[in-house]
Amino acid sequence: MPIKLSSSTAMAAIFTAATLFGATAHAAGAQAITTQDAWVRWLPNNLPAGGYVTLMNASDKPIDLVDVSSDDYGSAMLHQTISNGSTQKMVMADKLTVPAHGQAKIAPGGYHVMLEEPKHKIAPGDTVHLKLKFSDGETLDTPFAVKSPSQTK
Ligand SMILES: [Cu+2]
Repeated sequence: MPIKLSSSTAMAAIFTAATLFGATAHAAGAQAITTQDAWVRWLPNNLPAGGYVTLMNASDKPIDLVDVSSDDYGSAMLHQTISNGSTQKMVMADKLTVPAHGQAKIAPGGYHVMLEEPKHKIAPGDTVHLKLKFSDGETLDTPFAVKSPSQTK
């Protein structure tokens, strides 16, 4: 039997859904930051994994990524890889600025989110979630696709 909704009921349902989504996804106003290509480079033997993502800022002000956490890992930290001739080292980064109307890439060779202490068994093909917190008050709970080193370029 088809279910008929009056247009006012449908409108109320849509409004409620939008309100709930707005309350959980961001504090106020339109969402400024969106993500693309979120993935994790998984390594065997409990080695730290690397989280990578492209952040896009639709607003007219720069916004900083200020914190990363995850329910799937005990430790998630933003690191920057610094090349010094033939050697590489990584340092803690306390923020990453996403320029106004621009993007910032957390990508191999630059930044990575160092992921350690998995809270459950995580394997290639899984999806993990990282909470990305921004200076404008937004927090994004972003799904990351877990890939093995052979699946990544
Ligand atoms: Cu690192």
